[in-house]
Amino acid sequence: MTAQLGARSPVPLVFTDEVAAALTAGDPVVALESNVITHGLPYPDNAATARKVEQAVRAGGAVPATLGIDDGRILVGMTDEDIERFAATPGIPKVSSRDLPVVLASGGMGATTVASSLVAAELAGIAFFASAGIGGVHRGAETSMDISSDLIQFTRSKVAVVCAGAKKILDLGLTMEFLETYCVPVISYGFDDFPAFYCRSSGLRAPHRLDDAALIARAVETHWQLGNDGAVLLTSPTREEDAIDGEEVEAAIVRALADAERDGVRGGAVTKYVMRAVDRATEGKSARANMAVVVHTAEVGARLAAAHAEYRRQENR
Ligand code: PSU
Ligand code: MN
Repeated sequence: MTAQLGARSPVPLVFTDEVAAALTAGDPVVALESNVITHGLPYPDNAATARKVEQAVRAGGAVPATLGIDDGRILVGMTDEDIERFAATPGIPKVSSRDLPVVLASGGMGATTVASSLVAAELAGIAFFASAGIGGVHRGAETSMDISSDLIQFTRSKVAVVCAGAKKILDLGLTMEFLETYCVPVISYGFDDFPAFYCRSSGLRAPHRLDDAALIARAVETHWQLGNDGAVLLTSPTREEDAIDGEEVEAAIVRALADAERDGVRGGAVTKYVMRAVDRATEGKSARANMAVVVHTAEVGARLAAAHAEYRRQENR
């Protein structure tokens, strides 16, 4: 079964039996990134969160497929031992799309970002991916040119991406402009605004709102039927009781960005530096809220993936 699924890709993919069985049966599968495990939280909180996320996907009615790079292969679904290994091994590199060929060719472990997860999900034939927050256009990008590869990958991978928007460490207005220019549909599920990770609203109105999961499934399929080979972004805000105050976060972000500039932090290191600084400034409150968003988006991602699998089933009858 694994060999048959992998045959579609010249890159070695290692499916867990559960993921392979679900894909073969057309059952809903949600792909998950591993960068959040290796770089998002310290051990052992990261292992506990990764397991909670998998449980949330199951509770939402889908099979979780946590992605990772291991010894020249892409893991499509992780065993409990894999999760433990990725969580506990120090120094696993963050692998975005452009790093994938190098890390796969040289062997060793790698943690997938949103961008590289989309590459892997599409190769594996997984239509849905969930991540708490996507990368985007950074504040000051007009001079730094710091724009996450996640956004570019949205124009290249035919995968539905479920998230709670993006963190306010980014310039969310410019991020929305970028998505518009590159023809990436953004649909807010049951909410008016584009969410801002652990803040429910970014203050920006989402371009589209749909309240019905079956309708979202239809919109996703229609995007692809129109000949588009890219992603559809589906957003859902964190629950009211898990959200944190926007102004408190804003103050911490402004300080963290100034510190990053002073310390000469650049490129891929900026996101992690600022996130850690904000966590320290809000005394762990943001770390807890962060965990809640990760679990929430996994659960919503599973529900939307289940509606999509059902929609495809009806269409193919
Ligand atoms: N945003 C978050 N948490 C994260 C990330 C982004 O709120 O963990 C991670 C994701 O893996 C995302 C990556 O794909 O950072 C984007 O990094 P960069 O900006 O370097 O492209
Ligand atoms: Mn960057």
